[in-house]
Amino acid sequence: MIVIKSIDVAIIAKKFLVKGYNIEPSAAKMLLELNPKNIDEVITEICRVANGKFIISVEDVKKAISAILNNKKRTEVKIEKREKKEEIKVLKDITGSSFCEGKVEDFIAYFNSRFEKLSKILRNRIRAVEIANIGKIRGEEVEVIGMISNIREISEGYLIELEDKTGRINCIATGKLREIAEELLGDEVIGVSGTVRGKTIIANRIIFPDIPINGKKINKKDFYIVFISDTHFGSREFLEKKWKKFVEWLNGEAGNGKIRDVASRVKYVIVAGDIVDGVGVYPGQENDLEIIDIYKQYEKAAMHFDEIPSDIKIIVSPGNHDAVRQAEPQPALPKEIRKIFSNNVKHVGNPALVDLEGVKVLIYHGRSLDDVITKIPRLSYDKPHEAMEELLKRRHLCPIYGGKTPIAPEKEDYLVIDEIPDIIHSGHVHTYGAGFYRGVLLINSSTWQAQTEFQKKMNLNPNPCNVAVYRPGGELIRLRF
Ligand code: D5M
Ligand code: FE
Ligand code: ZN
Repeated sequence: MIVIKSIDVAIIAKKFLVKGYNIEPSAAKMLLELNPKNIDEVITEICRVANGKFIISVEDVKKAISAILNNKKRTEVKIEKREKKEEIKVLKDITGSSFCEGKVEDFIAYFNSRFEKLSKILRNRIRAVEIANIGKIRGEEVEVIGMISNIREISEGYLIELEDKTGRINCIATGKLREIAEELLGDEVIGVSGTVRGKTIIANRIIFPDIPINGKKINKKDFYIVFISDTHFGSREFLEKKWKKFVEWLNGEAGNGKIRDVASRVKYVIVAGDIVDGVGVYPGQENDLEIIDIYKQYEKAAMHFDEIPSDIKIIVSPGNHDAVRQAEPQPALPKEIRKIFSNNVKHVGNPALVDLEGVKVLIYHGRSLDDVITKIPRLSYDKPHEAMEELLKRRHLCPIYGGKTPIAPEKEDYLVIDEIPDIIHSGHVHTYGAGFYRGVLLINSSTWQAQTEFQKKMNLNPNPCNVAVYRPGGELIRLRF
């Protein structure tokens, strides 16, 4: 046991005094009991943490010690991180490849691409015949693949009109299939198997492109990915104090032991759109804006991203409030805005498929979720990941055409989920939800904006300041600030 003499306490007090601080005797005793090897370094840290306070307390000493310990951990992890050369690979992104002009021909090419890509996925599962050839078959089982051009309720169930490149056919869904047909959105590409009766097919199965049941196994990693979205910097409703808590946690200055340790292992932060609140996005927005200049909004965003430790890579994808075209797929933020951000910020489009050391993350802001949730009564804003499941089942990020989500008719349909990702990350709906579907992790990471007057009028109840933290192949943590 260390015997503390008053002379030692006086020496410590003097060391603080020369730095312009007083220390409470109990705090000095605590420091002596701890007897650190690098006492001068610890004293400097205590003064830094005290940040202008004149009298150092026991609390200040504790804070400084834990900051030092944490910093050590961070440096250790940092060294590990630096050793890895390859980091973010962008596998799919419209940025720099948008050529559409919105002409009629563009729409034809766009829908051809959508049909080709989705029917290719379906052909792995069923042996379909072309619709034009169905007339030759009678009373037999057939399988067809088509895009839904029309769907309506009839007395026996639903009448689904399917279309491929060779023609159109009506399919009737009755009995048990009624429940599935009820949730069809229109415009999606599906397979139908059934028996031919005259010019119609009596369906006995409706097949979605979907993903295999045994699905994915996500590679195990020792780093964590943090998922956030809809920061809405520039809005009066931006929750600055909560954001501060979040960055404190990332800097190893908050949370208990385990959560603190998790922070030191975070390597990537992904932001799924609506970085800023923008201007002129909805009626009366002027009253909700703290910053009315769009560039200044992004300056604020960059400043807040700089509060995140610089060894963490930040991946930023835009949303419908950002300064890029509204129609999806959206390219990354323009150059004059990108340059406002630090080098650890990587800008991608919406959607974008990125590979983080072998973990594939599909980032999509999630505007189509409004359409999907409105159309399927079983779904709700409380569980946005369940609506995301419907996108994965249909292998399309925006299955409804002509809803609230504008689509740019690119020659290739970038919204088809052709490669199965490990994770899909969305935002937009301002509520939190996360869960696995056939091995794919679906995350909707809410917002940092409190309810706006406009949202109040629209009866939208956000659940802000939720963060998903995931170690690939390991644990999924929900943090609320
Ligand atoms: O969208 C935040 C949420 O608010 C999202 O669920 C869409 C919803 N929203 C936004 N505008 C409207 C209108 N005009 N009608 C209905 N619902 C709406 P954000 O993209 O952050 O504005
Ligand atoms: Fe938003
Ligand atoms: Zn949005």
